[in-house]
Amino acid sequence: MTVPEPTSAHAAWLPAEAFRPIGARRTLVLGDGLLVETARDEVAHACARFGGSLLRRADDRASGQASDRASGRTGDQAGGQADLVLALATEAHLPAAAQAVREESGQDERPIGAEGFLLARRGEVTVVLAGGPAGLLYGLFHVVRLGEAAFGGPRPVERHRPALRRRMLDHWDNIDTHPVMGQVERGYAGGSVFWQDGGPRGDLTRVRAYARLLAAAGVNAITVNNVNVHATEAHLLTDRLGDVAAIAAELRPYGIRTHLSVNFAAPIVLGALACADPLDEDVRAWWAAATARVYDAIPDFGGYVVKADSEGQPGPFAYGRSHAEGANLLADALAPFGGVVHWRAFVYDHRQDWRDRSTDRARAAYDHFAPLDGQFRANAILQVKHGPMDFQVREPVSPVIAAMPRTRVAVELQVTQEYTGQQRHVCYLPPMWREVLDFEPRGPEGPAVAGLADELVAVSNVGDDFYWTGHPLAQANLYAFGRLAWDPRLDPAALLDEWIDLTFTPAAAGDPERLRGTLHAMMDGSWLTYERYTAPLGVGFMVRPGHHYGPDVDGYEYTPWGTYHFADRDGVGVDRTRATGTGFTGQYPEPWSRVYESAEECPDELLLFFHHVPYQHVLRGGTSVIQHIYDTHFAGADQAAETRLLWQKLTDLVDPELHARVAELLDEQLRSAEEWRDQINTYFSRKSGVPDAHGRRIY
Ligand code: GCV
Repeated sequence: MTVPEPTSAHAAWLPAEAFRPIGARRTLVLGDGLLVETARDEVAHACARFGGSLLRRADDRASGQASDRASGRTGDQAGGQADLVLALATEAHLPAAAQAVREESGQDERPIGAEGFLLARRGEVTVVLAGGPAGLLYGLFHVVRLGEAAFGGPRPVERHRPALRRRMLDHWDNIDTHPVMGQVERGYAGGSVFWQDGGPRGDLTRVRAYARLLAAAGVNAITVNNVNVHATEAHLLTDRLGDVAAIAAELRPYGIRTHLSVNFAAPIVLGALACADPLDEDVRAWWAAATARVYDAIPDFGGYVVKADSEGQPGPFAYGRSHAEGANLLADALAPFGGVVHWRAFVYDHRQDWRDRSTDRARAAYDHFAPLDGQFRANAILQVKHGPMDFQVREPVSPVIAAMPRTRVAVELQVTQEYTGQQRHVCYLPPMWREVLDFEPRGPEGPAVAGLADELVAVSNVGDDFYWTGHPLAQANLYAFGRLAWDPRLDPAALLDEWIDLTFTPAAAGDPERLRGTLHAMMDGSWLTYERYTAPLGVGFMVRPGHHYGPDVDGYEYTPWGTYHFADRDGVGVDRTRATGTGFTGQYPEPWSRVYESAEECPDELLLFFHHVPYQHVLRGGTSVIQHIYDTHFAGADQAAETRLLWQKLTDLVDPELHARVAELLDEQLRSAEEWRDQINTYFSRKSGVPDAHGRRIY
């Protein structure tokens, strides 16, 4: 296999330079399997560039000598001890250093796991011992990440294995270009990376390169089409299955399994049946047969993703069936093949009457799903958005996550920046994701979300743009998502360092510390900056309806979408208390049901999510709500201006084209931040009649 390095795409976190430490050394790769071959190809490719050797066999002597010749060196040069050994832990013959690591680790009874690996350095040899072929590939990419540090002094045995078994990206990609949503729904990086001109891309090199990037970040599953399954895309399940198989073939060598979004009404739409009732025998037989054909074409197919009874998609409600019955229909069809169904919990009434104050969209997922806990099959995974609404810049954690102890739960994040600047604004999201993953629904005595979730899923931010993500700095979100899904305890700032070091290989740049320091100054706090100049205190949805970019305070106020802020001349916010509001606070266990219920105890940043308060209400931070709105909007826009200036000082350290792209986007970010600042401040100044304590300009 050739290692994919398309010239039409930026190298992102896998530039050739990142492979120099391996490519300049002797690496022994031991083991069989497709993913081991991929690792071999990667090493050979790096060696061909940097002059090192790929060694293919350990000899029996304790020195770790190896035979065979690598791509980059002559036979003579290839001899001698390997600098790096990548081996399956089950290999019969290991060189001495690897053997020593195996013996030492044998005292630890924890299994390495198929995707896990041990890393150690014995003498002059760095050793990766993997539990399976996937672990070997992940081990290789870990060594790439460490760079020269992997070949420094002694290294005790470290155990690496993913915390979450499935680390998945959903693509909201359509084959056809949708008249309103474009080709990629909520996509901000051009067209689809998979689909083009009504079919799969002719040249799938870019798909392979994408798989390679994702494997290096730890992702192991992808859904290749939009959860809103339109007419053309519905056929991917049947007569267009070959297109899916072609993509799966590109993803497979990097350990990524392919999943498909399917239409719940497929038996009607594709099978000409009279209904899609999950308890109907013909319907069940149809799904069983369709699924068997999928596995004929794609033996390692991952499974289905379903958005049902949501925003116009068909679902089991039409037949008076529950969502457990709906999910189990597909789970049963997939079970014989080891597949899973991801069933989305994003179910709410999108045709609400704005006059109706009793219906609360935030309540909907819990109301629908909590009573069904225990009714889902073992291979049905409930996919829950991290917040109860819809990926706003600030939401509480969804109460559904803690309400389903007998159900497998995947927490869904949005890497694509629908509500966080649409990849025109710098908005580094891992600090938000860490807050979600660290949240303890039952307080410090109970597990955190990271422990409750079986899986992490995110909506991808990738398209066919040269930089993959439109905004080059948005690559960091994609990278960090994979890494956090692998280990939710990783520190966002450390992840940013990883990404910077790989992507910009600062060692090769003039002044790595300045580059790193500046990017941290621009990105570490960028989520909070974005929050400051957009929607305050957890209120959400003050965006332009439809495309969701830019401010429109009342844009959704009188619509059927259930997304209101209820600002009037006296106050703002949604009363979700049990005492006087919608009762949503009651969906949380203690202590949060008590904390959120109280306007005094509720964290400031979520106050308006849970409470309707007067503008003069004093926050825990000491300022009034109205003054906080003014202060944060002025501060946020100032920070956007500062970010722009910081970037201007990096012209000498960054590729000129990348620099120009980011500079242009930062101009737009500042324009937009100022627009947000002025619209929000003006709106609340006019509504409340309260002047800014500092007399700043409000219109
Ligand atoms: C794919 C939000 C987005 C929709 C998206 C939906 C979902 O409502 O605006 O574009 O549809 O979430 O998650 O299904």
